Amino acid sequence: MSNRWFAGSLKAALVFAAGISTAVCQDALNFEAEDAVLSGTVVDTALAGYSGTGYVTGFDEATDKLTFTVTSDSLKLYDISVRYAGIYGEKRTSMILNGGSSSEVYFAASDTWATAEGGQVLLEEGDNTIDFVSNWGWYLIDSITLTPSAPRPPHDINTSLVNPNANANAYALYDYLISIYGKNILSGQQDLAFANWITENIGKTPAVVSVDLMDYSPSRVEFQGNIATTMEDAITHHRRGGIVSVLWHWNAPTGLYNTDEQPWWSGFYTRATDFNVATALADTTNANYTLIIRDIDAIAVQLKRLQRAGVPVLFRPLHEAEGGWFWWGAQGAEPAKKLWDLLYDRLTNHHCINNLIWTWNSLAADWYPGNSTVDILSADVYSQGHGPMSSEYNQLYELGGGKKLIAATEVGAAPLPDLLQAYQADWVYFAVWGSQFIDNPQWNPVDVLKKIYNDEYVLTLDEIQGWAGK
Ligand SMILES: *[C@@H]1O[C@H](CO)[C@@H](O)[C@H](O)[C@H]1NC(C)=O
Ligand SMILES: *[C@@H]1O[C@H](CO)[C@@H](O)[C@H](O)[C@H]1NC(C)=O
Ligand SMILES: *[C@@H]1O[C@H](CO)[C@@H](O)[C@H](O)[C@H]1NC(C)=O
Ligand SMILES: [Ca+2]
Repeated sequence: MSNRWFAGSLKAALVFAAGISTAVCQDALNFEAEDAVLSGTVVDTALAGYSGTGYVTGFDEATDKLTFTVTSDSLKLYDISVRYAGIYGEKRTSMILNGGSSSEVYFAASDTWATAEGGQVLLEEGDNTIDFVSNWGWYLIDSITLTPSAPRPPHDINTSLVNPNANANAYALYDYLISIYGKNILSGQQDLAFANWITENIGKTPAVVSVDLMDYSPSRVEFQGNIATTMEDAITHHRRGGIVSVLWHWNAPTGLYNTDEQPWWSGFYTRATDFNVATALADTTNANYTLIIRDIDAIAVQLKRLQRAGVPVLFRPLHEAEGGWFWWGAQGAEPAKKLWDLLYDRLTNHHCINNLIWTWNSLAADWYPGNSTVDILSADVYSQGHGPMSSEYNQLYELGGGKKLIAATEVGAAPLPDLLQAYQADWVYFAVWGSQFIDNPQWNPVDVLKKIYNDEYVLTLDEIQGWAGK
């Protein structure tokens, strides 16, 4: 329920190498693009400053690509970086390892040669291929560098929740998550109905079910009445021993265009409303600030139902803020952070809601509301191929200084456990999006889901029973 295709990528956004390391590392492997195998792409020399004898350009058709063959002396994890020029503006490329898992590399706009971090690749002993395929296209690639990854130190997660009054249920969940972190991943699914689809089709039930507060947004209730039932779904999953996550496609409080192109029910999208979060928050006496409070208070009613029912909640409001496609992220980082602080303060200190584990969902450091209001860091990643999403994981690891749990709160494709472990991408849980993803064989073939759901590393509902007492 968002610009999923961009959602995946955006995430990529963000943390960037300030420059090229000048250290000469013995183990680093460097490969020139112009020496690689080109398909639909060409070598050029017009932009000065390239290394070797040129660079590769002409990524204009969707299938245009560049294939490196790289050799490793053993099965080994490497950090990969790409020397590129983004002379046509910011772009994305798809990086495909050995014809299998695909990830995205973000190229910031640049007039000249720059370095982009591409996360990590696990090379097999012997020859490996790394393809760079158009994606957005229109960029230049000069070379790539592979450096063996440093092993990750043991996890050292802060054992305190940010809310000093967090209740025993919240701590039971948080303690449990810390206890499995780095040892297992919890399986998860968006929407109870799709979790039940997994039970029927895969024979296992996800440990985590994520539900949406969307239909409790007052500006939707105005149109459709009180039709939402997701709090009941959350309680149902809790009662069968599961873990609950809650997000909120917050329909803008007012200012919905409500046209054929932008109907009222798209009202969480920037494109469907002229509601301006920056001006609304600038002045606490204006009518739109009051409407924001009205909406938070409406959501508080629902969260209190969960609190009363003893359900601890992985709470993920203002998701994908940095993408800008939702109104809460449309005016940049500052208003989004201000709204986060307001939500935290209003729900915690005014409504005394103490069952929440606060889950932030953007990667970029300048969007981060800060350590004192965030318990879990997370990303929504839409890439095909069941990869470990290690680039996003590593960015979040940096963001929290290794002190915060990290979750893959929305994915298009469920990750393969052997890759997660090989890449040390210790996501505490993953949750696959519902419609068009979990039930779509292009994203999640049933045999792959069965393999994932039956893997020892992946915890399912039957395997987590009694977690609150563990
Ligand atoms: C752990 O989190 C608590 C609550 O946010 C905070 O007060 C404390 O400073 C944190 N400790 C460390 C070592 O970061
Ligand atoms: C409140 O938001 C609506 C919708 O964007 C806008 O038309 C109106 O001018 C805003 N009111 C104030 C006081 O800013
Ligand atoms: C959050 O805490 C980590 C670990 O202590 C630290 O490295 C990081 O700089 C902190 N972030 C902010 C924004 O203060
Ligand atoms: Ca070159």
